[in-house]
Amino acid sequence: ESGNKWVLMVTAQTPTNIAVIKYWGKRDEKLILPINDSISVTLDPSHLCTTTSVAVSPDFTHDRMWLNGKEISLSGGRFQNCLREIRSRASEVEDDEKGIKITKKDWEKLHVHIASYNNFPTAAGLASSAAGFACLVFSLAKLMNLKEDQSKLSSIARQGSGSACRSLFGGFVKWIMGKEKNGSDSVAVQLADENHWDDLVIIIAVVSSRQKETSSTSGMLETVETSMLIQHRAKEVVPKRIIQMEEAIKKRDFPSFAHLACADSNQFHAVCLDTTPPIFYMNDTSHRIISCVEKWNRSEGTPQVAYTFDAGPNAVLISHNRKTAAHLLQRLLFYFPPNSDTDLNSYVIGDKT
Ligand code: 2P0
Repeated sequence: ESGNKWVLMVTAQTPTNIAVIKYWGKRDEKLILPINDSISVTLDPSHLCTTTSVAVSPDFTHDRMWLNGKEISLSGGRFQNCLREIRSRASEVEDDEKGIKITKKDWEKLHVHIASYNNFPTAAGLASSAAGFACLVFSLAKLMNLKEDQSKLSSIARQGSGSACRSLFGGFVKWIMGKEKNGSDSVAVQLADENHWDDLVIIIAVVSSRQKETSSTSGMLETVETSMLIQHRAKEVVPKRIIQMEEAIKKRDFPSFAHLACADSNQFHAVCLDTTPPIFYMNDTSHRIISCVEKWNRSEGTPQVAYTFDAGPNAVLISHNRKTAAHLLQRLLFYFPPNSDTDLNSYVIGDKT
């Protein structure tokens, strides 16, 4: 508006991630510290990703954010925590071409504008907070010239949404729960990069695009408060599965990978059912998809496809390779014909064709 004042902008893109060993339950609500480690696979950035542009200018009078073109409030504690953590670590920026110099002290007073877009329907009930907060933290860290490494940034993204910390890396990622009270060691680390196991094809079957009834945040709080099964899961089951899953990923051992991913998804939904009042994220169609995959895997003698379901009814199906992915799509179309009651919208991930 003032004509010759400057604007400095950074744009970044971050894909979402799908947990194969699930995070469910916090030991600290404010810092977002989990009760167990989790492992995820980050999707191909050309699908299900968030693009965020962050800009700074002396003309901006307060921090503002737009999501898919609509202004949203930044007053939430999670946004403020991320912004504060990043601002406090900002360092000097110099752009000789534009004649811009921003000192560490300037960053305390300057305001940012943030514009974020999801390349998938937000209403489809597919994880958007993971990609969203990861992208917000990453782009602001670039703009403010943070010297911190990706793991440190992951612990800032974690304070926006737990699962977001895993989207700072590609490939297979572990979120280490950590021991410290202040959360300094609750960070994400990359287990293997995106080229390590690139035969895998992920298909997301959209069972329902309705918004879920119980948010993950309140669902996991209720589970920790009322379920006895969750303690057994967090202390006894997950630690063993984490070791086995790391081994399966390292060796590209699909049968073990599939067995662990399916068992962990089912146990996550079991602890939801063990919550008072019970939480139902899957529906009849989700259950039919599980039966269909289980039957197929059994008839082949060795697993062809793994399934995993998050806090909603949509199926994430991970097939061993392109050939099994093609078979899987054929089967889905046969059992869930288009325009029927159980019509599925499939998103094929990790396959450019
Ligand atoms: C996961 N989910 O590991 C698990 C599996 C859903 C089921 O992380 O409260 O949105 O922001 O930390 O990260 C979803 O929970 O919850 C989630 P907050 P978040 O992906």
